[in-house]
Amino acid sequence: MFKRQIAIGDIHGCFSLAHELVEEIIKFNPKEDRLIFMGDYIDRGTENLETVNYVSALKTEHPENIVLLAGNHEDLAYKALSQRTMEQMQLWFINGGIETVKSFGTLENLEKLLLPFIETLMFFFETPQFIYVHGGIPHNQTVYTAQPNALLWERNYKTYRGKNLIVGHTPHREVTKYENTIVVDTGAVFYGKLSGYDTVNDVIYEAVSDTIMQTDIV
Ligand SMILES: [Mn+2]
Repeated sequence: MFKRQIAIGDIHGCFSLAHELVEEIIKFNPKEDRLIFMGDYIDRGTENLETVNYVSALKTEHPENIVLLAGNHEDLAYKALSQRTMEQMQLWFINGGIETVKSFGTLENLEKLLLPFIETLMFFFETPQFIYVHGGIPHNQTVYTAQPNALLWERNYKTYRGKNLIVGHTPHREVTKYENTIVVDTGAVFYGKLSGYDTVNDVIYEAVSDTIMQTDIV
């Protein structure tokens, strides 16, 4: 099967880092690799349209090799753009959505390009060894019983027990292993580092930028 299965952390509009990680550091090879993107493609960083276009193109070109998970920022954007209440729009904007709006340029683009992209994303992805999910699994739940959106917001990576999880969502300085959870979000937009973790070979790949775009963590 796949010689490498690499989970890639939260990109948050850092297209340049994502492109460097996949093309130059991982050197993605569709004959051997599966890439699992952990969600939160948008918000806070500036290259949001580029990021969505890039991961969409990867998925279209290599549908068997690319898994695109949803993150809580896609949930925020989707609710804001589909419900259009002041409350949902504000919630999205103050959590970095304003950068996504600027990047897509027009409301038309957001509706035409971002909403359909979000609709294709998966809430979790399961292999014999791992469950890949953006946030985590709420206590006393499974990926099958939990509310799908709850999987995008959960942060119990320290206390979760069960089948091993790979998660993003909570920025760590390094890819970090807890008892039953491995966190691969290394804060592309906060610390300037985007990481990939290969679960088959236990190898970490990193793209590092010296530009730290934002420092407040929400
Ligand atoms: Mn998140």
